[in-house]
Amino acid sequence: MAPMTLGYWDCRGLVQPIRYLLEHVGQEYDYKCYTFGNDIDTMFSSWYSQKPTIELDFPNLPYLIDGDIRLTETVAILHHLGRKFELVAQSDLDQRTQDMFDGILNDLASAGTTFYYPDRRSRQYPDDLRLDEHNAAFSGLIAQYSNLSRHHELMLVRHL
Ligand SMILES: N[C@@H](CCC(=O)N[C@@H](CS)C(=O)NCC(=O)O)C(=O)O
Repeated sequence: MAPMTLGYWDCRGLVQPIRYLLEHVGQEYDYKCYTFGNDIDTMFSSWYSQKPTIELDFPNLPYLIDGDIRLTETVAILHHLGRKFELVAQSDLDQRTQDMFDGILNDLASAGTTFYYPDRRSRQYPDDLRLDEHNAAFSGLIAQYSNLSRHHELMLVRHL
């Protein structure tokens, strides 16, 4: 498999699920890491100095270059890789379930963003309650995913 190029900042952010997927399938990739500068003037310049000339239809981070395919938008990249490595649902039924999980995980990620950022830690985390509802509907859902189980445990402790 020819290596791909994945571009993003020097942090996990939106790129991390893409990295997990590439590691999971054993796909080699060069990580084009845009480092943060030390002051306000240089904070984002490693990327913004290149953004105007980079060959992408909608320049942004993360981006993926896979041969002739040049993509931005996290979800578009994940969908491309999911199809390429046959990680997507095949039947209509599974596709519909997959689409619902897309929405549920997106809600969880959005809630996580506001919760985990240091200046916002005092906020409540209502989506965890929704996770309980999903677990009740899809019996044993949380237990199937060790990371989700751990996350759920931690969130419950924070609510005590
Ligand atoms: N809708 C885009 C949002 C991408 C985005 O907001 N990227 C941030 C980092 S999380 C960034 O710094 N983009 C660089 C830019 O705006 O040029 C996606 O889901 O990938």
